[in-house]
Amino acid sequence: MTQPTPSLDLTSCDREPIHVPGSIQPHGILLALDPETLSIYQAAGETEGTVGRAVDGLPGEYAEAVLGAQAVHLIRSAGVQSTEPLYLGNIPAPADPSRHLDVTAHRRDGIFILELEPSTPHPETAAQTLATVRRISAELDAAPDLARLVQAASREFRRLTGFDRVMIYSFLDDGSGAVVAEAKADSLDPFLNHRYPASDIPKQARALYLQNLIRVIPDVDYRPAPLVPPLNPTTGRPLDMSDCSLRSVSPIHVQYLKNMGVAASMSVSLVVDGALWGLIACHHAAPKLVPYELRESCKHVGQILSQQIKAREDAERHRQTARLSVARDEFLEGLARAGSTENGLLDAAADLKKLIPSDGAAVVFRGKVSQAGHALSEAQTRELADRLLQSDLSDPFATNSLVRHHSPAEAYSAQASGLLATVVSHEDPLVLLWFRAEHIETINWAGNPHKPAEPGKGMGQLTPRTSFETWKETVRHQSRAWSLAEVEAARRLRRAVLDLRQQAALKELNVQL
Ligand code: BLA
Repeated sequence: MTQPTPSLDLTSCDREPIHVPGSIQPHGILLALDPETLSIYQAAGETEGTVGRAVDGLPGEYAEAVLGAQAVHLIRSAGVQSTEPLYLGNIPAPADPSRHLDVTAHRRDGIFILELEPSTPHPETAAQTLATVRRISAELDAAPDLARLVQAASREFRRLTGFDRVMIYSFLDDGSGAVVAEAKADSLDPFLNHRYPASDIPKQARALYLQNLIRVIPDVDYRPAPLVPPLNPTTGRPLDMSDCSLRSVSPIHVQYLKNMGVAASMSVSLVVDGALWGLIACHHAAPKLVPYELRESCKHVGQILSQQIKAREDAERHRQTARLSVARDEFLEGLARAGSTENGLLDAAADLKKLIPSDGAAVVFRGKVSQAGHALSEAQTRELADRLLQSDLSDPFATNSLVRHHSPAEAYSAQASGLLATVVSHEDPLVLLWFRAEHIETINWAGNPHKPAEPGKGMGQLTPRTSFETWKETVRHQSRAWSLAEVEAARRLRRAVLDLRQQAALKELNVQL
């Protein structure tokens, strides 16, 4: 008898409420306090070794009795109001004054959340830290293009943090991601250019990482330390730990890292134009604590890198827009000289092809087809134009895989897997089309992307894949993508041709009058 294959519901990954895990990673301690009286609502972590008190004895106590007057002075004088954690300074650990603790605090839902974690044993001076960050910033600034920028960033970030492997991970439109740069210890196998499915970093995690820019897992073998009591007595709800750096992470992700042979991880968000562009993802083969001070530098470098990525992308877009606009002006001048008549337009296919980088172009005007380059038969082009005239697809219409929208396109996908088109006029049917040839791509997935997880022990539970062996996928019927600037050029051209035709029509009317 064959076993039914359990169907995997990967959307359950997106539903795991990672902001309310009810526990912390035990390299520090967390206290949730009444913001006015500083009495403790909830506590978590190895409080015995840090403050000399068992965790279940802490709720109901006042912060002063537990942490001492110096800590309370820091808290009171900072007047923390924000949801973003603020660094208050460091204090000697009450249970062992030879160790120092970094104290950070933030507010959430009217609760004052205090996190205490081990400080850097030998803190740098501000001047040293600034010098390091300035040097990194100069290195990034000097990179001539995006590829060399991310390469320099991975190298500099590894030098700054000492992780075994530092990757620049970039998200694609479908939520999957690729390692676009990597700096690593020689003994490790490269992950460079590997692709990972969207479910590896589920939606709610990506949303959280847009808000909270850094996260660390110093030891994947940690035992989560539960909050005591589990629910916050004032709200009756679990504590929202979105902004806590000690937040216990998803057990599925912990298993994922173990499957990869990773003992400690850190990731820093790269945010460009308000969207999560990618992550600086770091791995270490042994446990590794990244203290607050170094995390601040990492966050800052992450922000500098994000700005640099934006600058490079904007510059490339501007360069393209400028090139396209010169080409458009030339094209329109030619058209104006030809009188924007039927003949003028039908003669323009070759110039149209030059206007936007493409392998073929066509003008379909009142059912007549003219084309240039590596294009389809007239009948195929006419059919495609009719389809565009009849449909309510967006205009301009741009796709790098036409077969997904128009099945007859399979017959000519070698010449035209990509289409950019604009319907200039429905009334006096005029359609402009650009084609791009098929670009067969081989993707190196890290493990089988169709099986990113396997059924876990419990009902509805999942466990991440165990093999990250390269799984090659050949992608057919796809062209190079049309850039935003190219789509915008098609939109502007439509407008200009429409204006030209209206002017010509007016002129004709004047002559007749
Ligand atoms: C989180 N997944 C993450 C994070 C990364 C990845 C970087 C952020 C946490 C961290 O910094 O470690 C994924 N790590 C990667 C990838 C590479 C890497 C792609 O180094 C590539 C080199 N994960 C799964 C499946 C699920 C899942 C099947 O594989 C869900 C069923 C979930 N991943 C998952 C969850 C988180 C996560 C829930 C959030 C962890 C948290 O912040 O609590």
